[in-house]
Amino acid sequence: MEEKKFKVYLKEKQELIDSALDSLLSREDIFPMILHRAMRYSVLAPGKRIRPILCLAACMAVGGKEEDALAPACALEMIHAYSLIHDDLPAMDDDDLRRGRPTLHRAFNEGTAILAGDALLTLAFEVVAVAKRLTDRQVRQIITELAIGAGHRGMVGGQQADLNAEGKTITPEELKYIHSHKTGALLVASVLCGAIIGDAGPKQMVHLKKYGQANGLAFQIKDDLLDIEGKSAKLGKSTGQDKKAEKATYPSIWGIEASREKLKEATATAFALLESFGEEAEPLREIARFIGEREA
Ligand code: GRG
Repeated sequence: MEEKKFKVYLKEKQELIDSALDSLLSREDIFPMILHRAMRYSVLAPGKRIRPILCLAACMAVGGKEEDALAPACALEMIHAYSLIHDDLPAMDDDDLRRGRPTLHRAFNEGTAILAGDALLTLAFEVVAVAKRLTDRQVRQIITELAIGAGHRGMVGGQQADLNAEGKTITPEELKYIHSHKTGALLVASVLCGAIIGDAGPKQMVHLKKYGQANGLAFQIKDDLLDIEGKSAKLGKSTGQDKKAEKATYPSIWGIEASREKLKEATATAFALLESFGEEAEPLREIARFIGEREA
């Protein structure tokens, strides 16, 4: 797929997801209004929608129907939005800016930010549980993958390890754990959910899981590099945060050049894992390229 065509593809999918999210979220005039306003403020803020798009693209790559994957794709974005809200809280990163806007606890208040995050995490599971286009088996499998990716064996576990590591010297293995759990686990779950919806075969599942892991690694290395080299205006958040918090990152352990090399290797691995897939996996290939080259 040429670059221009992929940009159109991304925009089209972002609009599809935004419109589905809009209809899944409660209206702002429903009591308690502040909670619903807060949920919408965070979820509908301009984000890349990488996780839901990965879910749609993985479903298509194994011959599934995109519309079947739309509700679980939205659930992934809700979980992601909750994680950003809680990550920005004073007890965690204490950030002022997210997606180019004041963070939720700054725009509203801390209590509402905690509750909006909690509500989004639980709504995500409800959205999957009631999805009409899925079989009971698919619902059970998707809920399992979401829980593994988001919970103590996934994102929350990675976030805890990250909190513990602040201001400390950590080993490359510990850094790998943090990255693969904090960021990688939900990206892997995104791909696996799409594969489940498209009824992927066992071999395809294995390849797509590894593709998700390679993508997760590439995503996090790029995130670390952008925190040093990126432009705050483009990123919609402050840069230099990792250094300020004395966080261990790929560049702080390996240096910038070696990190760029590792990023290239991870992208190449993601590509190689899609070799046995046909034309339908083209969006997955482009997403891997995009993750490595993105500026935001
Ligand atoms: C609070 C349980 C809990 C987990 C937080 C998401 C997260 C875990 C931390 C965010 C901190 C951070 C910058 C992690 C690096 C990777 C990451 C998740 C970046 C933000 O995701 P994008 O780039 O954001 O997909 P958009 O706004 O495009 O959706």
